[in-house]
Amino acid sequence: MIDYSNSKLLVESDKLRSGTVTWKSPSNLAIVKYWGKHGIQLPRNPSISMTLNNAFTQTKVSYEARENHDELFDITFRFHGESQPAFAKKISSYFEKLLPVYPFLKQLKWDIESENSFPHSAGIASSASSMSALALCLCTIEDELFGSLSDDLLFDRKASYLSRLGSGSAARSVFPHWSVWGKADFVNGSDDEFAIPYGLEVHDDFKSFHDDILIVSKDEKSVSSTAGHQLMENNAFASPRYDQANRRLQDLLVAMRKGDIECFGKIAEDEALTLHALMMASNPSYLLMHPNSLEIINRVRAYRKETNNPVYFSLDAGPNIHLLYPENIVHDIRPFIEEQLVDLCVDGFWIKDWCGEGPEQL
Ligand code: 2P0
Repeated sequence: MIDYSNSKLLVESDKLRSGTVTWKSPSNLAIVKYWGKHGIQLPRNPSISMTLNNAFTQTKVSYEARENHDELFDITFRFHGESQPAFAKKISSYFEKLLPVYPFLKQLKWDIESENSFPHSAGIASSASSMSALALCLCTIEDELFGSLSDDLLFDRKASYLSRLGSGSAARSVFPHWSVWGKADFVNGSDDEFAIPYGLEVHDDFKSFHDDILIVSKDEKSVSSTAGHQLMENNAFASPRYDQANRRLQDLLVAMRKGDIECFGKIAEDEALTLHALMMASNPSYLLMHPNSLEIINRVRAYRKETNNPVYFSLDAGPNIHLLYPENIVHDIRPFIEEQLVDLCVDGFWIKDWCGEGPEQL
């Protein structure tokens, strides 16, 4: 187990200073899904995700010295320029968790501004991008105050670890292209406590892969992901599911190293439907798919059969469809979306995205 607790990360009062740090961090789409957790945000099975390019959160953290160190955290938070006290409270509980790691959190006054590249309530989960952006800012601030994170590998590992404590899937957003989170015997260096990069291992076709997001509903989810993870604890299929995820990840990684898009696509679709089947088999059961999600799935499968174009679907914990395909068919797939799928999207809204280079400090 990593223990990042460090009571030395306190600033001597005459050395307290102010500063501003900004990071832009992307969302990610899991192909083998993380669904079920235990302990302190530890996954029940390993997962792999594609780091996105266009769906990101940009977070600016300003800090300055504060007089009363013993009181609660001093945090103001604005989202797209608007004060959000409810979010400030969430950040406060996150800071509480991080206090043994970063005792300096109470010595400073925090002003946090955040915005997403995708429209608010576009039905896109933003916890991966927002929590990783915040964790990256904190790691940079640690380095500014103490000079203790100049090694890039250590920086990324700690950023992934701290992101995980905010939201499990956020652990994977720290790395370019592809990232594996969770211990798997067949992945060197994999770990439950932080994600690792997996971009160098995969065939070039997967480094430029597309993921267009078809927005089927903008409604708030009836069951949050955090509640969904918890429901796995009493799910009758939990144990075989975790074994299945391990086997699928092993097969998927072989396919991704070889450049076997068909095998990749089959596993991606099986995982998406398994995730939603697990929700339907939870107690109480629930459904996050929408009739249009199913119609899009049927149209994608019919189109693939007719054209032989390797386009596949995935789903996150929501009704929106992610269309996965290699770069070389982008000029077929975009017209297919416009001609055959856009009528199933809310307000005709869909987002072009693809495999990205990972977070960036601005
Ligand atoms: C994933 N999802 O692997 C899975 C698949 C959504 C579908 O992890 O409670 O926001 O913050 O750890 O990471 C979404 O859940 O949940 C998620 P918490 P998170 O990406």
